[in-house]
Amino acid sequence: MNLYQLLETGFPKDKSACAIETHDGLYYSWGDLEKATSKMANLLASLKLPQGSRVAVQIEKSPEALFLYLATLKAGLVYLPLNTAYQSAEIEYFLGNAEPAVVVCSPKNLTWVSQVAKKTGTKHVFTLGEDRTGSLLEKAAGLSDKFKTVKRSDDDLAAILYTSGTTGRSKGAMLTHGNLGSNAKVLQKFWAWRKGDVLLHALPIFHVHGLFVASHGALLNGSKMIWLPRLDTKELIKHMPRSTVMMGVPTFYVRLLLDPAFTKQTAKNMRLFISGSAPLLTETFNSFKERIGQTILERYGMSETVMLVSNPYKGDRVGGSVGLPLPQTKVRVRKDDGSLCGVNEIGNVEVKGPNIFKGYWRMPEKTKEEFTSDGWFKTGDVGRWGGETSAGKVPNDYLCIVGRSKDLIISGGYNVYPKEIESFIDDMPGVDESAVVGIPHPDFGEAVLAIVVGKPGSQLNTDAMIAELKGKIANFKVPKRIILVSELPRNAMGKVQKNVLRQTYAS
Ligand code: MCA
Ligand code: AMP
Repeated sequence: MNLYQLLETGFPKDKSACAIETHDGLYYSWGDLEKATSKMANLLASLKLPQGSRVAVQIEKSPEALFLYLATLKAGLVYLPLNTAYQSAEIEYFLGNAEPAVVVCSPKNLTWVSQVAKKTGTKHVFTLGEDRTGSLLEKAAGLSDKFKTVKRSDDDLAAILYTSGTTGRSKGAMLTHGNLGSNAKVLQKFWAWRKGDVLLHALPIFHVHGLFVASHGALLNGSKMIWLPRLDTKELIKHMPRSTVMMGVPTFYVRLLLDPAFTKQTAKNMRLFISGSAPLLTETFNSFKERIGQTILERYGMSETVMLVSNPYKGDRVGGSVGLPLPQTKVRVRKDDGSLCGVNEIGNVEVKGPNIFKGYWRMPEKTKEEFTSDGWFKTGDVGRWGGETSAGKVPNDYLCIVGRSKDLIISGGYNVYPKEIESFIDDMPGVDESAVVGIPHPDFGEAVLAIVVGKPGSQLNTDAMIAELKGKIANFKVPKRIILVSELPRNAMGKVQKNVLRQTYAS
């Protein structure tokens, strides 16, 4: 079934009800949402693109950006969202790899995006600004506000989400209508979405968390969203008394707790605070409970799998644990020798279910590598059943994520692959070699740190290096600091000991 048709089953009958309220006081009814989505779907359909064509989108968050996503589903095309922080070299890679038929960018980026699109052979370039400007809306304005949703089966592609790769090159995770639809239905029940819920939405909508988990939840439940362009704790506090559900990365909760204006009274109508995308510190979990009197529900997922495991809505939510496998998802934890781990034994987390992606875009070999011979997806996360965390005893059927076998840093909920950053640093004049590691950071959870060895006689200026990187890669990937050393620690095999670097520079 086309995912749009599934979501639509939840839209309220009263089309004048509010679907989206923006931070600057605009109201979009469900009727507005449907009409705008249909107009955009008509525009996409007028391009007469073959099934499977990609619509790549790098635009600021706005209600219209969400309608464009829904229009892409409705028109049966494949949505490809891109982080707004990506710079032109990164966009060139994504467009070159995905070969989208359509690119939609911010009006301010039109010149360079058009140049990249021309190089990579994309024919149609539209613009969409956060303030309802741009050629997409202009072209769609005169078209019909009715559109018959194109038929798609569960196995057809709905979206491609690029996730960074251990080799430094991003891989496009192919998600089907069935993957996204089944997960949305499971979460609706598991998190007990109900009539009258209002979602406070401050996440970006170019990743699974904000686009699928949060938006699908509200859409499928016919719930209003209070739509904030980005995380701003003052805005969260202002709108929270009229909200019932919020989803955020751990930084959301860390920052809320730093604001003395955030009180029990602010959260008086909230029934659910959800955290994910990165580990929530038990310290944050406990402080939140103490100060606000509510327990954050932590859950675990991936771009390739959508949501996998969650603390329960009713029942114990345990700090430091991500909870129970969701209905329909199977989770196993295995040792390196392939045997299953018992309670409190650490191993590799592997998963199965209708939510697991179809594979990496045009990377059959990579896809094969990431699945076991008996069809389980290797998450690259390391975990254990039960045991104990600093918040207390964990039930035996609850999962704890204790680390990662993949060399990955998660900073403020964004993934950074050290290999990619190292390759940029190694290419700089005067650099002999580098090692990039994640170190604890009070706001972002982990921060990117680069340790660099210069060539003999070179005079490296770390501030200039950081400034140069800012022009080349997304800002969240840029090391917060670069430390110059004369050599990197290595083991007997000559491999750089990143654990030693993490320990040495932790503080
Ligand atoms: C911004 N900066 C960052 C980050 N974000 N640095 C490291 N990590 C970050 N995440 C830097 C900017 O480069 C800038 O640096 C400075 O911080 C301020 O930037 P600003 O844009 O003002 O930051 P912000 O608005 O405060 O954003 C921080 C944030 C944001 C709210 C934590 O990064 C965010 O919304 N993260 C959510 C990511 C997310 O949705 N992840 C879900 C992935 P300078 O001043 O030097 O320029 S989906 C997923 O992981 C799976 C499926 C799952 O389980 O959900
Ligand atoms: P992404 O590639 O952006 O989809 O990020 C997925 C990764 O985020 C997972 O493989 C985990 O390493 C991490 N992750 C997501 N949620 C949690 C969580 N609650 N606790 C720990 N790690 C998490």
